[in-house]
Amino acid sequence: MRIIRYVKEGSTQLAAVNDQEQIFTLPQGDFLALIHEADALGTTPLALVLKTIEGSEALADQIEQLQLLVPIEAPEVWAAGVTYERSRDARNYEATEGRLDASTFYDKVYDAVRPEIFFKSTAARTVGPGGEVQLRSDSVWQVPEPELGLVLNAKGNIVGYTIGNDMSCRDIEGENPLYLPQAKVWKRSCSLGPAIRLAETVEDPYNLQITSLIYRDGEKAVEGTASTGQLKRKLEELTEYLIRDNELFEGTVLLTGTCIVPPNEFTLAHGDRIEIEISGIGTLVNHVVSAGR
Ligand code: DO4
Ligand code: MG
Repeated sequence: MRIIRYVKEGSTQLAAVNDQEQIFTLPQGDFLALIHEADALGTTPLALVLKTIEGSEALADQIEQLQLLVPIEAPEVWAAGVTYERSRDARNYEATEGRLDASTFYDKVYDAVRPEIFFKSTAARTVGPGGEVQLRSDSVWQVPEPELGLVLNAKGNIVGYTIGNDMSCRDIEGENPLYLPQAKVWKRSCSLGPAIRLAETVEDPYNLQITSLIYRDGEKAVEGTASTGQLKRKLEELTEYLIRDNELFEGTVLLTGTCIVPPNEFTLAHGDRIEIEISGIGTLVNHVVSAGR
């Protein structure tokens, strides 16, 4: 069962989407209200949704016909890095221009007990399904990073799974790792959606297929696939470090790192269309625009 938000007659509507792709409107104002209500009733979010939609009629619309919104206005988005071998190798390439002759801090963090976790975005910098992600004006090597996102409650428990795009500037990070915040955080550099899959309905989060497609001028320019089975760390390992001595705001999203990196010669351009699909969650589509648009 997935939860979406969409625009209905100028206001926001919450809805549930079942495995048959039927959509049922929900009375709660947002995803967190649904979680709170389930907690207060001593039931699970899935049980509450099933009870709420019992006997009600599905919308006539298909999900593609709705004007979807970001499924949660996450107060903060954090991200883990170098959690897949592919990411470690890509970071090593950009930091050394392929002239790798010694072990780097990327090799070290990949094997270290402490994972890399960094601050990625705020609600105001994050776009939803169909939205425009923006390029930085001072980078010539930019890529999307397709990632599984964990929707967390204030205790750091995973209450849902979504899709995230950790837009990144490979040249800025490669020049100096201390530039990481600039390589990762700017206006519209993060997207989330299209849905949140209730955590209790995900049988095995280490068995999700991720597919990323980038279209340019209507033609497929880049395609990549991977599985969350390739994740080096456990999800709880990441959430434990995020909450340690931290104040976590309800609805925080933690991106879990990328396992798909486009070929080294590729950089995003204005007009590109990015599609990120994760099995059981959906497809997050975003359009790329130049800085200042
Ligand atoms: O080390 C920098 C960030 C890596 C990252 O964002 C990722 O692995 O997804
Ligand atoms: Mg990333």
